[in-house]
Amino acid sequence: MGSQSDYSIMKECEKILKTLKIKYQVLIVSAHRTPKRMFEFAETAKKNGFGVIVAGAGGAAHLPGMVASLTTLPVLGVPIETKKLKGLDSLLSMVQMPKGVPIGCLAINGSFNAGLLAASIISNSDLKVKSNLEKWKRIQTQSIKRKPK
Ligand code: RP5
Repeated sequence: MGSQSDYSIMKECEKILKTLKIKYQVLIVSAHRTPKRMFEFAETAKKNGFGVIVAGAGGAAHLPGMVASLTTLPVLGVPIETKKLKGLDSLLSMVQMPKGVPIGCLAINGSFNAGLLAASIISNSDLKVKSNLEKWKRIQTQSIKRKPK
């Protein structure tokens, strides 16, 4: 994520990754305040065993796009809600990535779903994660009552 201030939202992603028993790292990597850290992280992520990168950022939210420009790993962007424009700025920054450098863009503050989507991607090559994800989806389905109270 781009800042400590994003963490309260990005914790939701952490939560589902933990539930699905997916190994992860949580890092603050700012595209404009720590560009060298971003470059180093993105360039070595694949070699370091990452399968997916989830990048949360707010405002002129260039972190996921910049990271995607430096790796072939799938990058999922979480637009963080902002005070001035309610996260529309973050959303448009991510979803309007120019042709040639795609990212997957989730909803504003959609970090839980980013974790779930990361799990889906990883489940293609990891049977344990696949079975954990299937179980999680079964439980979710069973929790939906037919009739409202
Ligand atoms: C972005 O600027 C971060 O991703 C964060 O959402 C936003 C504000 O950062 P802080 O000023 O709270 O550090 O780079």
